[in-house]
Amino acid sequence: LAENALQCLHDEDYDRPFNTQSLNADTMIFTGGRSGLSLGGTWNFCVDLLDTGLRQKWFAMTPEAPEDRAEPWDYDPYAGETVQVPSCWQMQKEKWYFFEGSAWYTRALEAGPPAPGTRRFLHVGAAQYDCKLFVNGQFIGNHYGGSTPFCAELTEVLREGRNWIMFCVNNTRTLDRVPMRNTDWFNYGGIYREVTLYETAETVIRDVFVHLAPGGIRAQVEVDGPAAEAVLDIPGLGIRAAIPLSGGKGEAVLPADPDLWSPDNPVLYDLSLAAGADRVTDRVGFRSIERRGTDILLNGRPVFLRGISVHEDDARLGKVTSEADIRRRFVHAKELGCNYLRLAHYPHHELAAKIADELGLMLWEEVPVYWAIDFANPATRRDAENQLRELIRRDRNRASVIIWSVGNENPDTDARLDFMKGLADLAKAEDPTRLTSAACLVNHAKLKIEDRLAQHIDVIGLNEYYGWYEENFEELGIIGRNSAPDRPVVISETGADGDSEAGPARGLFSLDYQSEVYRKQIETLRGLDYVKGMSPWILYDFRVERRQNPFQRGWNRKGLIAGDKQAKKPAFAILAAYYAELARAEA
Ligand code: GCB
Repeated sequence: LAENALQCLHDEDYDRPFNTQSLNADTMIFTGGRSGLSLGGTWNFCVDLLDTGLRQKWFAMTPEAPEDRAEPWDYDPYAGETVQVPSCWQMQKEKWYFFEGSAWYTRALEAGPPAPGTRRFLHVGAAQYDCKLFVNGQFIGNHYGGSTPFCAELTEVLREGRNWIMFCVNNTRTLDRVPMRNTDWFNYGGIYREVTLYETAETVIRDVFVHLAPGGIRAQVEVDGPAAEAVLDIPGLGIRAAIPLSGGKGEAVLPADPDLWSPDNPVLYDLSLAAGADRVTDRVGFRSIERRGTDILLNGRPVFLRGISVHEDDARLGKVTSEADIRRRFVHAKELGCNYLRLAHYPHHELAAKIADELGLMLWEEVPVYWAIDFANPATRRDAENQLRELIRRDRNRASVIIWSVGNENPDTDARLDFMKGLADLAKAEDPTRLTSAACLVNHAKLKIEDRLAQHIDVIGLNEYYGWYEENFEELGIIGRNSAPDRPVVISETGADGDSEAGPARGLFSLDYQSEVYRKQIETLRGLDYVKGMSPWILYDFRVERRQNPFQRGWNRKGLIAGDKQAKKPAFAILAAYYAELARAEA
């Protein structure tokens, strides 16, 4: 194609070669216990609304000094503005607050000579949403999905000395993405979790999954490289076992009698796995989670999930999460009397489940199959399936995670049923040891819990806003009596906005009204014996573009705590009192 004809092509024609989705669940490596080189810090940065960078091949521009360049250029990836990685660009400069499109990140990486028999992998914790990776001008691959990690092997690409790493990250909302165009949380953009370079041996451990099984502990391992066996060590259980590998995969059931993990006894065991010269570690708990009739059983005993929903959002940092932020969230959840959290509406930072393991909190984890996804589109389905696989692979050694949720408030159409049943089945295939769920809706016409997906998931999540979006509160009681679900129901959301800064004294958006909704919800729900848990909406107020009335001002104000993550609203104490009562009854 003549260079000048490039200007005439449609946007999609520039994009197509780069939409490979070649960085996905299959290219992940297991990162536990590896020490890598952080590529966090200052990167050159430029927003690119028109995707000019792909047309003009910014990725192929060599870093000459300006005076040595033979052609004019519209952007210099090696000079100009900078941002920090990880970050969300919205939080870096005001002019980028509502920017939606592509942005380019560039930095140098000095590499030593490749040691013989070693490999190198670049790992990105998360980038919102479509992330294309280029190294030294070469396209390496792209990843879809704004909240799951991905990995690219750079063994053959990195050269000794100076290398250039470039990302083109696009956060444009489109109908075919997961989530699609419309959400009730802020559309942050950028590389907002850590970027790390790992050096491994020739054999690389891609995955290790351990869980309780009849007779002890089942271990499944996946290795890429010539090793014929992997050696699993769990010293606390007296396990040291060689697991033979065939085609890179191996599995064994090892006799063991671990102390079981629970919120009261969050016991964890150190684990290491070696294959060839590669070695990874983890800290894992063992417990069972099942449903029987309308009960949820933890280690064989009925449990009530005293929960709260939470987003990953911060007034100053956006979607960037620190360990301190996660710990504060869990401190607040414990103050509320929670034994459980719903991590809405997408995979949160991987530290969240690690810390929940340690503190003894159960978790619902979720993929952003939110509202009206393009359910009939095979590419959308591939994207959702891949995000689910990436989440499960990342977190399936976490005892805290008890539920994989495959979606939130999706219309009960045939295409949706097929799509989401497929996701629920995929979750079971990837991990038969946990429960599946989805946040479903009430049938408001029939005043009944009714959703065809319910037959295909273990726990019926139910979002209901009686007292808020549904003003006739009496109907909640009618729904309760009209429904006879054959499996447990968890109230995955309920709540009301309460503005602690400028809210009115009474009525909608007042703190009083929010408290009143909590009181009424608790009174009604406590009588429903198939309700086996709740995670009201939500722990903290969170930023969102679509909420613009004088009490919202760009925020969803349904938090029990304001967006400063400090100021508790009166409804906090109401829920805390109820949870304390439940905990006393359980003891
Ligand atoms: C919902 C959604 C949640 C919203 C919430 C609200 O049902 O699942 O994402 O933020 O309601 O506040 O309207």
